[in-house]
Amino acid sequence: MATKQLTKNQNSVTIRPPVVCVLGHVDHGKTTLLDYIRKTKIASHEAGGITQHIGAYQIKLKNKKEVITFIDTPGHAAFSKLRSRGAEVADLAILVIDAVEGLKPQTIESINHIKEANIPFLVAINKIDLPGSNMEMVKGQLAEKGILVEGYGGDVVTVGVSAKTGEGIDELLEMIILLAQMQPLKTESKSLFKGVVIETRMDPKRGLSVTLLVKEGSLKTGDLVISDEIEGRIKAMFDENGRKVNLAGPSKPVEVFGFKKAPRVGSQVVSLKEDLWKSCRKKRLNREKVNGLKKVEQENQGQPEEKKVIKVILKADVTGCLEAIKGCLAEEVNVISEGIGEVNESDILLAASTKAFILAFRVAIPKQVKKLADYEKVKIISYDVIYKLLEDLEKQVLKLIEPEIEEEILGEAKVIAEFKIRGNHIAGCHIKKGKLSLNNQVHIKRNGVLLANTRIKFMQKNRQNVESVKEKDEAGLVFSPDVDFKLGDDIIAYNN
Ligand SMILES: Nc1nc2c(ncn2[C@@H]2O[C@H](COP(=O)(O)OP(=O)(O)OP(=O)(O)O)[C@@H](O)[C@H]2O)c(=O)[nH]1
Ligand SMILES: [Mg+2]
Repeated sequence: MATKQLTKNQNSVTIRPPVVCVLGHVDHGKTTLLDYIRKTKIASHEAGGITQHIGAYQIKLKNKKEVITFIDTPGHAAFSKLRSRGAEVADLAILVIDAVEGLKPQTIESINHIKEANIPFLVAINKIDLPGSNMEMVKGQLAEKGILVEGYGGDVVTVGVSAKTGEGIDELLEMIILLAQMQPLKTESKSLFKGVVIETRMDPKRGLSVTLLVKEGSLKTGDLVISDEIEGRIKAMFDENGRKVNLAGPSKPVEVFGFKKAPRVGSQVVSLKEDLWKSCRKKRLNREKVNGLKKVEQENQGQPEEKKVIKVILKADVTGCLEAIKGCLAEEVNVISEGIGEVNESDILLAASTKAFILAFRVAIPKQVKKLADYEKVKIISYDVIYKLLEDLEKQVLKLIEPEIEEEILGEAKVIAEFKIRGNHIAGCHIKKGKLSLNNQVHIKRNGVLLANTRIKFMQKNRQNVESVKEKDEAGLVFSPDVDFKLGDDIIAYNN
């Protein structure tokens, strides 16, 4: 059977479980789907209701012997790198699409990641329990994007599922197993260990932890490993349920302890014999010494004149978040230091001497560090949810560019309908207050949280093009750039 874990045949070739990456737009139900399969409740405890890191779980199917490793990825626009990394390490993918909302920007981005990774995939059309669900609409939209599903001239498998009721999930699992069987994943059981780093995290109590996915061979406690010139001695390993394990075979995700420094996420890890491992360590230590001296020399030579920038020290819980945040920063934001783990004294001292402020994303600030920050007058801003951090940072950047100008609110509207006419994405709006005019800059907010800033490109009232609309009017607006708005979103026109 193709997905049996470590099934031996005569020439010690084993078949490893498939690694299945779950991709799709934000809130389309990826985590809930995995929760249903794993009988967990991760989605309901996530800050801001969104996933903000990669999750790797291996499950053994009930009543069956098959094992599948699932990689859950976040759907928020900021986490593009995590989605692409998830697809890169996977053997196959599940594209999750909301049966009511249909294809959205990150669905399309996910399709591109799947194409780039060149892996087979199937489509789970989720939320079929909802009244407005429409599988045929989703299939038609996929066909428009060149993804031809069964019944639409192609052979991409689609399964209608509900992560709420469980409908269709057995069929989905069957399909995953079938797809995996079509390309048996062979591995040599005796080959040396090879793995890939999928996440790194700094745990205040347990130290640096590295999540690895075993690609070949197996990893044992005590093994000597190296990744990107950073070595580690595996002191302890834990599975996705926090249980200690001493051996991890192919396709198994494990959290390991024993790396001195965080290896680069996405890099390969291999095991080494002791003498080679020791000489690698010696070389690295020498290199670091030389680099350290060079840095001091450069600093002594003085810095070039500084541009108008916001200096930040970035701390986050996992490397994936750190990367996602950095990827979204405006060029006026200068990250002078970054790291995973809680805010510490040296971060404060660096912030004080460089007049930077500290952005702490999902990490703790110990009491004594907070005191030092107060004493040094260093500002620490903590966040739990990525879009709040990005929104605040954008405000800071706007202030930096135009410090004297405050926003004047011109008008407010609510989205009450959504249309697509001749390629235009139109927001049907009710004007609540003031006036909205063509070319106005607008904020789009959802439940009071900024979703996007854009501009009004076209405006129609009673099917006539108009230049402005006022309180109590109803109008159709087209934004440039387009925004992934929803019914109920607020539109705030402003002047600055
Ligand atoms: N009715 C219904 N609701 C669902 C279903 N699947 C997910 N949801 C709800 O949709 C919301 C988003 O679900 P998540 O599982 O967090 O979505 P996600 O794709 O993991 O979101 P991100 O990780 O942030 O991209 C939650 O409120 C879920 O309860 C479903 O099949 N039916
Ligand atoms: Mg999720």
